[in-house]
Amino acid sequence: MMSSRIVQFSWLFFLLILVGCGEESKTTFSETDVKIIPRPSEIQFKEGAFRFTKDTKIVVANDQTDVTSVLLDKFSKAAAWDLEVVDTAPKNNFVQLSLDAAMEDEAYTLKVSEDKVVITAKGKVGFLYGLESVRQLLPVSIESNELVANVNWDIPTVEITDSPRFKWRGFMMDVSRHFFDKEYILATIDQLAFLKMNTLHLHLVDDQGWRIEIKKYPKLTEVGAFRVDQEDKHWDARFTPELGEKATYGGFYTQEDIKEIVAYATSKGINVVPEIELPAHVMSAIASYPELSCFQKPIMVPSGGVWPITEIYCPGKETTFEFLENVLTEVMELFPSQYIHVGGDEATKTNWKVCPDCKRRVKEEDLANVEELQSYFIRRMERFISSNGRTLIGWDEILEGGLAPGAAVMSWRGFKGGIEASEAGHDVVMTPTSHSYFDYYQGSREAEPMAWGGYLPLSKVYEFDPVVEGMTPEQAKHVLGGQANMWTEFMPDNAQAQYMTYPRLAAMAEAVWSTKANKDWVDFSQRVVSLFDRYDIMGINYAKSAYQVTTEVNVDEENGALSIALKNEFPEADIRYSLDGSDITVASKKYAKPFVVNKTTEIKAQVFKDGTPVGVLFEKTINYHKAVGKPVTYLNKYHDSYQGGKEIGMVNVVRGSMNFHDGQWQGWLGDHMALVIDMEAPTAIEKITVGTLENQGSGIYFPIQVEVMLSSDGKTFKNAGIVKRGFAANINSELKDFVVDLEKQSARYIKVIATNLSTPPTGGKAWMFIDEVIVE
Ligand code: TNX
Repeated sequence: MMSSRIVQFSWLFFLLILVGCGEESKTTFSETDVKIIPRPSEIQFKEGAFRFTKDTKIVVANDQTDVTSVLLDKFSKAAAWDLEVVDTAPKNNFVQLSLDAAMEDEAYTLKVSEDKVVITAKGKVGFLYGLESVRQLLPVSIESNELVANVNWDIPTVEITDSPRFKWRGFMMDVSRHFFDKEYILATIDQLAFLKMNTLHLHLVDDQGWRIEIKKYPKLTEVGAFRVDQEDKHWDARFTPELGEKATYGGFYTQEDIKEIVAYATSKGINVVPEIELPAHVMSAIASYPELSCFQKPIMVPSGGVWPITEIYCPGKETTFEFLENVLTEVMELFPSQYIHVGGDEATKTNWKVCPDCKRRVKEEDLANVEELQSYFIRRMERFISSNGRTLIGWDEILEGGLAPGAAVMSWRGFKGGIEASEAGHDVVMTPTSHSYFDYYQGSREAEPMAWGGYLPLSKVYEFDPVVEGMTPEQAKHVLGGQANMWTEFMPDNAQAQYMTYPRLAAMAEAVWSTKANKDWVDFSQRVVSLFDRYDIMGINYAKSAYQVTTEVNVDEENGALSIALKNEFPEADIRYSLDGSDITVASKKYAKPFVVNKTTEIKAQVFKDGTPVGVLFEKTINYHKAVGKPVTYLNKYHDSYQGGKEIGMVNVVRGSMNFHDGQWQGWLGDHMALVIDMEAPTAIEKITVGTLENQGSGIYFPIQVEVMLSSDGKTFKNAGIVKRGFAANINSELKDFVVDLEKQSARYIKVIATNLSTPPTGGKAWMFIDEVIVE
């Protein structure tokens, strides 16, 4: 005992001497301090540290100086040091960029020892990535734009060998639905480079705005870049502007802007892929030059959603192709990208069917139908693009009617198009809605700002694998990589765009960079916390949705007992909760396991990190009711696609959300719901509530009637109450409870019938969605 004290004291003494001599000891790191995203291929960790000082030299051979700016800028701001770039290495205290021509383009190694840091790469891009890794090893305050005092700029001694799994690591920005200024694009390029992403796809053309200056066709930007300002309205509630109305919302990039964007991206190892949509999503072009459409009808640039898209280019006229070739010629001069994106999605060909020019084309080219006319269109564009030494890429609709030889496919309607195209020997980029649509919600709708729809939480992005199980090695070789798409119908400003992009971009970056074996959600969820700290310093409005608490309710089928689990995307989250309405603090009960609920209960819960609340507070009242866990028999059963927890789901107290895919909704297609609940004993009943959802855009309509009947023997039922509601057009997604008040009475069996609208005004069959029958 005594002797170990003496040892401790002498250690302290020794340390004091060290400090006294100005030789402060370097930071002691542990393996978990290496928080690089995307996770490098191999990391060897050694105890020790390299310290940056104002005398650290950056040793650069040849003409690689410009790559050093990432690190030099950071140190000049956060430490107020102007680190010197030299061409020969001093004895120690330097970062050296060392060339190795034998390496792959984007690969690098990073060797940190106590006295030096060496990055080895084939050239610019590898050095950039090595330096970005050094940046991520440094304390998070390196991101500061202002001087930070009292920081030891130490990094752990590691040896990293790193290279990407895929060569296309993309991010698409829809700059048409929302116009982003050049500065925002440049700032996005910085963020892409930070995560070693290498492709920026600019969606420059869509119905709601043409965004690139084309010298030969000035009206494309004079007219096509602006729309009547209805930004205050819901995207799908914006009215069709009158001809001649003043169009003030919009903007475009001049050719000088584009050159600047491309040059900046190139300096960061990023290729910019332009997308010039065709044959649909081009009302902005037709508003500028009506002669590009079949019937030359003058139109305005729409201010919001258009569906279906029928005003499209006319492939019957040669002048359309002349126009497009001229546009693409200017585009190819501006963008060195090997790939030129021509869109190709969502064309409704009603005009083509009746247009005399299109009909003539179909006949002359011996085409079977208008689908083949689309493929004729794409084939012609492909010939033009490949004759210019470039490669056409388009959305997976370009597969319909036969794919042009040499074309590459961007698979967005799931992985299917990509599988098909790779099988036929075409290159593909996977961007399935299921994993890469950043306009989808990333948390529960109640807690999120309005988004397009869908549900894509951080962990789901992380799961993304562009190579689908079952692909042959040959097919897998055709998978260039993956990409996140940021469609901006519901992103009115930069702050919202950032919210939807970060941190999901980090999950995407790891999904397309790191090997399968190196991907580990638990590990990522710890590293991403340090990224949040960096984003905080950078002033990025990232989403904390991954910290939302969600619930999972289970009903014991035997005894009807209801138990609730609290969940979070991060498996090791510290969740605190209360069940009596009391406020949550760090001293509130820590969640450990599911709890039983047998009365109406107000749940509050929140995730904590280092003693502080993060993310939004979860609040939910579980309205316990008399039928919870009681047997339900269907007289007319739900549809296979929407089973919402099956029989027990109707009486499990869990309400559905606005997201009709959330697993709580039972659906009936053109058909009625009829069920009987057995209360298992005579029960006093005075009110029955049926929870419903309407989302007419998705074909889901409120019931037109809910009827309740009661019985004591389960055989003869007596009418007890009914509510009716007529159809009303509704552009919003909406929840509604149908309440049937009864005169208080006793019964054992309750029959509930909800009547479907059956045939909606738009034709087809109506969906009807029900989440719960509440008995009080
Ligand atoms: C479909 S993805 C579209 C876009 C929309 C997006 C909304 C694709 C090729 N077309 O025009 O913005 O859905 O998620």
